Amino acid sequence: MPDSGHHHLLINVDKLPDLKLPIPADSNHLHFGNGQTETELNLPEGKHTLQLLIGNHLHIPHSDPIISEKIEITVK
Ligand SMILES: [Cu+2]
Repeated sequence: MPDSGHHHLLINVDKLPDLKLPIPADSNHLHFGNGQTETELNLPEGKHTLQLLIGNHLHIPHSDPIISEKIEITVK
């Protein structure tokens, strides 16, 4: 399906995964394959980074990757 995909939330990922391969699925790479546009995170106190990356139905980023800026948050 062209022009389709779902969000992936990258948590504390310093180096982007290989954008030609499926995005890993682990506690640092969350998949929102049901089209979710919001979530709740439970992160320990301290600084964390968040970044969004769209992947297709195979979890592979598009050839022109759609990726957000990385933001830094502080959990208190
Ligand atoms: Cu995915």
